Amino acid sequence: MSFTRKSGVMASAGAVVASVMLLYACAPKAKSSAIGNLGDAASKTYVAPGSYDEFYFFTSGGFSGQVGVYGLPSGRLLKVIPVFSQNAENGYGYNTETRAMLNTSWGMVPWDDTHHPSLSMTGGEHDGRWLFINANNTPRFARIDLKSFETTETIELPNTGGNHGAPFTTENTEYIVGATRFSVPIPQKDVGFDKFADEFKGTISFVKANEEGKMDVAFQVLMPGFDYDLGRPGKGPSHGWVFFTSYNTEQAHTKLEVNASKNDKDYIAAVNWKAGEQCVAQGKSKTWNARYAHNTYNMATHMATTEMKNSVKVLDPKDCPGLVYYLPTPKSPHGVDVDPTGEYIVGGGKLATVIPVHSFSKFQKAIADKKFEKEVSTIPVLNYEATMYCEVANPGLGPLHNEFDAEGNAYTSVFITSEIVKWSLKDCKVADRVPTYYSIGHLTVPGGDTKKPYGKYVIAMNKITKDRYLPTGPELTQSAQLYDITGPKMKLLLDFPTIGEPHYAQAILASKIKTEQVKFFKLADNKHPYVARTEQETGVSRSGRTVHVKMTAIRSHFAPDNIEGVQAGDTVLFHVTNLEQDWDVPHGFAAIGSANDSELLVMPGQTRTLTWVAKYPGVYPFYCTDFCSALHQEMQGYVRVAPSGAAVALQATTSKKSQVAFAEAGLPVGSK
Ligand SMILES: [Cu+2]
Repeated sequence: MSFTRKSGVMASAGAVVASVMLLYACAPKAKSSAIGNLGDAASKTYVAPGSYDEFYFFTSGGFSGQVGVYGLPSGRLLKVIPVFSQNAENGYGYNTETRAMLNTSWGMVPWDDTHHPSLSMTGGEHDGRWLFINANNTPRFARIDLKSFETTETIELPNTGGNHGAPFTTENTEYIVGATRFSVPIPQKDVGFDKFADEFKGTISFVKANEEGKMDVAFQVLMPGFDYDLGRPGKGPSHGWVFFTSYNTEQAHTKLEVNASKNDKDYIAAVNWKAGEQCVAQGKSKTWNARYAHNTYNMATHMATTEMKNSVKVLDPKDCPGLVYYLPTPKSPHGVDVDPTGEYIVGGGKLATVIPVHSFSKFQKAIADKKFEKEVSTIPVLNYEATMYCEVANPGLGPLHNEFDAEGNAYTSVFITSEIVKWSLKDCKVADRVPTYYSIGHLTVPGGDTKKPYGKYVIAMNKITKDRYLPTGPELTQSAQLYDITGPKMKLLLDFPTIGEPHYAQAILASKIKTEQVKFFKLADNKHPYVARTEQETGVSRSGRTVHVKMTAIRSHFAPDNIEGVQAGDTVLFHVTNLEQDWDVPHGFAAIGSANDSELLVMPGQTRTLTWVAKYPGVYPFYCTDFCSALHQEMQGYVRVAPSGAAVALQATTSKKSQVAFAEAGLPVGSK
């Protein structure tokens, strides 16, 4: 165990800047320096045509507001899941059915910034039910259903400014937890900057997440006005606690790059949420007015709805002794991670020269022995050495995040020196290091935040690629890099480009979810208000200047496909139900000049609505946009638009072939 009495810290922020410049100038030139044997690397990442990857790998899209789904080890992109952003591929966030998913107390926010995917857990292991992710800018959490790969729920977080440190899932998905990055006046009000230290506060939010459709802010803990960065729940012995890094304990509000880098140590906040639950039950929280949106997507109606909430329970640590403790941690810590045993709490002090590892059992003993140095806003600050297990020496410059394998090793991403450092929790000695290309942020070991990591790989998520790929103008792709960790030395296997910023990612064994997939939605269960479950249920109706068209799509025609009686100035709502009851047969729908939601993509058994404004008299085509069959090009229709006030009867008919079929069956042809 290496334990230096005084934690080393960088001399100054200036030294860090100088180091960055120096290291950039010395960036590795040999692109393949970490690859031992190219043939070996190729065979380890090769997934033969028609074969499946072993892992699903979920990356945040960063500023794209989406989630990327890749296979590992191949790095093949399988899907982009729209979460906090409108998505042109399938109309999410544009069409009537899904727009409400982007509602907030500020109105509809068309896109946001996602950062930390977090898989649901049971017993401290991934259970394959859900993936949660945060919106940073307008603070929210989302739930993605891993049977349909659709976003089914979002909730806004009140009293939060910058929801960066989130979401982190507790051992049995009791809560997903998040902390405000920016301190703000809570509740919001107009305050001068000279009042910063007194009036600005932080919050840590505990959101109930273990029931579909019922996300709710159980309570918030009011924290001192620092910046909060990242967190992890405890597990095993430390289950019931969450740990969050805080920086800017200087409480600077200008030129943070200098003014927030003065203290040699900042803190990890340890919050005992079980104590918090008790205090709330004992009535020690206060109910504050707050306005925030809760959006749910109903799989039966295929529609999203918004519920506005107007209060939240807030717990002040002064009213709940034992709720929060501060662990001093060098220096401006970024990540905090808990090892698989739940005993070690590892800080990532981005300006520190060591990796500080706290011991949970020593932390508990220090509380019992009252080894406190001082209080900050009634929160006890523990003695650093009393909780310290070890400091890992020589970690490189700018250690950020840690993940773990099942063999007692930790893998730390190191930003400035652009490397992954492997070290042992047993002796706190660095065992190996590999360069990353370039500027690694987070890293992932599959299952690396659980009680039972799957191991096998560590994946670097890099901010910069520079010369790694074919150039594409000023904007270059960001990337992930896959390293083999099965041997004593890490070995680079693969680079693969990613959508947006692959800020953080988690991987789950494909076997845990691949057989659970929804293949199509059952038509019989479709409760959309304008569903047409058969062609006989299709038709048109007018309500003032709005025309509703109930339409079906099946290989290879729409019913109806000729619509008349629409007048210039009408708004036509095409409600398209995909009648297919088979896997992998979506249909598309597009009508000329659609201004706000240009196209639909409708899954089998689903209903989606296109809003189309009939601007000018004429006869206008619509067609299927998703190549669905040999006669896909025949899958089209027309809407006839008469001048306003013209005497053309409203009617919708299907193609001639269908009309014959209906007549033979004694069914009405089209309908009114
Ligand atoms: Cu089609």
